[in-house]
Amino acid sequence: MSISILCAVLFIGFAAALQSEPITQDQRMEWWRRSRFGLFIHWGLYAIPAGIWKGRSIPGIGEWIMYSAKIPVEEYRKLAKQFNPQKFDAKAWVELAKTAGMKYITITSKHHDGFALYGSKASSYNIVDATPFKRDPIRELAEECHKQGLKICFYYSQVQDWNEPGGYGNTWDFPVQGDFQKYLDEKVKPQLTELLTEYGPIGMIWFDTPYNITAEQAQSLKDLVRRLQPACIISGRLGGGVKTDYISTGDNVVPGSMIATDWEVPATLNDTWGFKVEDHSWKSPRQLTIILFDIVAKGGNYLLNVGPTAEGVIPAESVAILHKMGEWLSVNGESIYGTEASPFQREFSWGNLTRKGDKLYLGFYQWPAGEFYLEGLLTRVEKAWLLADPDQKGLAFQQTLDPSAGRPRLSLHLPQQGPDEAVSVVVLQLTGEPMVQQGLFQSGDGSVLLPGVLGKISRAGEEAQLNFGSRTGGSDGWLDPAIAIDWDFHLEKPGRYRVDIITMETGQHGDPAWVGGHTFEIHSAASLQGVIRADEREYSPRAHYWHRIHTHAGCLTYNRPGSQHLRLQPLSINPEQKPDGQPGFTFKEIILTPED
Ligand code: JFZ
Repeated sequence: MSISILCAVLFIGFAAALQSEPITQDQRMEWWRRSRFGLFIHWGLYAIPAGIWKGRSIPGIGEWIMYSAKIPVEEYRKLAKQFNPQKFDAKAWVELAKTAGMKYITITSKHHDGFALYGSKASSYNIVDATPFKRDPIRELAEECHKQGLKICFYYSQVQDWNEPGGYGNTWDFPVQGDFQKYLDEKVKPQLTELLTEYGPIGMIWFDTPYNITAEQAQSLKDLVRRLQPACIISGRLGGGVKTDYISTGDNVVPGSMIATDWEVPATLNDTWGFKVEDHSWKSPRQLTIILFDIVAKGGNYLLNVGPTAEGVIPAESVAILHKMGEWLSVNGESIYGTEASPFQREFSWGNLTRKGDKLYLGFYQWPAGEFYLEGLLTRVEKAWLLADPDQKGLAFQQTLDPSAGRPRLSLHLPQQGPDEAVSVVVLQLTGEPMVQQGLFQSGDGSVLLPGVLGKISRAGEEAQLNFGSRTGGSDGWLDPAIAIDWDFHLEKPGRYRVDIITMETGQHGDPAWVGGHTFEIHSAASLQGVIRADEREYSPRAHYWHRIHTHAGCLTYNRPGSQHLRLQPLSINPEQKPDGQPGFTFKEIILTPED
């Protein structure tokens, strides 16, 4: 008996034993919650054309080339005869992920093109049987991951399969949709069974494009995974409305607020998943580190992608970026791994916070040289220091906790320069669990931020709902002008304030959409009316592809300090459609900035 078969047998025994003692959701998610950062690998036959078909650059993401160029099955399948990635080195890939500070690897076992990157018995269209390479990279990677202590996870395209008449997506070869159930029974289930029985413990199955699948069909896939490996996590994109173990956001989409469940952002280093020779739009390590910190501060995981070449090489630019992130994590990992979301349910213009026990980690995306103020913290600070400082030299601070002062405030005296060009982290050791006074306060720089997520949402006096979670931080599907948002906030300095309304671009990454033209009213110290227009387009690393659009709504003058109120009421919402769907009023927040 070969080692791998022995392992498989032992493993099935192990899984069966586990079944008698059902695993809890918390147990299943434990490693995942601790990990926070994983490596996505999109690798397959599409790495050969690398975005170019018959001399023509094909727009869009690399792994979609068969679809985008409408390549007939017979022609695309011939790529397999050329696939011979002699430079593939599982050990080096796993080492790279480790060096980058990543704790799991999710690799495409079968993408939409239908080609299996492992030795499948259920379909001969696979790397072992159909290519001169003949090796099974999924097995080599799984073994390396097990050896080096990383979790191995498999992406599997359950709905789209452009190689099969029963799979969805290929309308150029199969103008009439074939039998999807037959495809599920004869390809998907046998392949998932192989993946879940022949490669040892699998961290998760990453399903994708959750459309055109019924609740029963999706449930049958979930049941299959649960039966074979009860501890295996099921990704957010299964479909059929079936509940899975966590939520996947849209690609590269960092939600504007906390989501009250486990969630993960799948994201690219450039603009493609599968390798494209012409894609040089690399994000900087600084941008990516900010996004990592922001995701973790909101309680999520970051799954960051590389697209190896047809030779089996991870592009040098990707390696360099991941090394940089790994360097940052080797100093600042304490603020990431095993942490929880920020106790402040909001973003700050300077950055964000993570929390572990009685410690808070302030991640600065912009370094506020000199005095820095944090409003709302009710727990006493014992000591503050720079996480990058090996001597943990205390930073000077003052704290006002007296409720008569109007709001609790921490003033921190920071050095002129932050220790890190990406995210500089300050640790606050507290005397107990962080307690936060939820409320909206004027910040140290005099501005007041009124985020949609922290407003009171109503419709004709009744409580109503708006979703700020799933898109780029702007509200999702605000089409009803009868919905209004109210905020109570505390103002310290009376005076004249400029009012900016922030809306977000939406759309697929690399192809942003924005619709303005909505009309609104603001009621506060005075009433303002206006039209949502793009007066300013601001880049934000948090949202990367999607700009923040400022509408200058006018000025408000407050004569007294203390409690204030502001209401935002749309008068009309422009129903204009974009190809990617209907943005509606993609409101994110209002910012009041002192005029003098
Ligand atoms: C999918 C795939 O089609 C793509 O090739 C890649 O594998 C990516 C990780 O996932 O594409 C999607 C799926 C969902 C969204 C966007 C792209 N989404 O919800 O915004």
